[in-house]
Amino acid sequence: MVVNLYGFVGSTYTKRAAITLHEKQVPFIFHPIDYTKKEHKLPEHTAKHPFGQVPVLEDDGITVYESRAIARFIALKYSDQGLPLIPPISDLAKTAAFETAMQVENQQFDVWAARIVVEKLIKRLFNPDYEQNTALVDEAITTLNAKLDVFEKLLSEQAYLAGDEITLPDLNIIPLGVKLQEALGVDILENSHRPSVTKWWQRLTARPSWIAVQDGVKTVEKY
Ligand SMILES: N[C@@H](CCC(=O)N[C@@H](CS)C(=O)NCC(=O)O)C(=O)O
Repeated sequence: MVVNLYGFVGSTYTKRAAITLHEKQVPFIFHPIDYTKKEHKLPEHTAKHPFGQVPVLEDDGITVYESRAIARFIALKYSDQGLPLIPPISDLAKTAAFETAMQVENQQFDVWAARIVVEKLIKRLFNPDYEQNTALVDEAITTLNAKLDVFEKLLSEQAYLAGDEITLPDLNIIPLGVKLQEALGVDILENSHRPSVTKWWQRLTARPSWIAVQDGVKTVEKY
């Protein structure tokens, strides 16, 4: 059965979905959506994603949108391929650590990193004259640095966000983390004050799954 992924070629959240497909070695057809033509707002796309966004995954009659939901669906459906990425539900301690890490990635990192990326890069993409709100960016940078100090403490005690094994929240963070460094022009995730975060980040960005999508998502016919 063909797996279809719809998204913007360079989009952070489309790359998030594609990373998990690569990790699980699931071949897929990539259907590029052209945001300059607002294809994501056309009825044929909103029939798949009612909020008119990307990415969207179709797999054997099942349609999933929201990048974290897509990544989780892929990890669950293809549980017998590649790395597990989600602990077994029967292991309550690992499940608790995993669910916590999922929220940490979203609420402690993504919220602040996305604020910076949207303000510094995305709004300018749509309006080159946009004047960024520097107070908002400065506040987000200060907050994010404090959050990353906590990441440093966690990652000095374990290799990945949910323990010593890589799981979905580690992978989920990669595309926005890379975009964040591009937006700031500094290595906020590779900083000598946070050596454990730096090592974790370097391990993540060296993964073949990230290397495969970093310059844009492409169809993979087979592995
Ligand atoms: N929470 C959503 C966010 C999706 C999102 O913001 N996608 C962007 C591209 S990276 C988009 O479709 N933007 C167009 C729009 O919102 O109209 C997810 O994780 O999938």
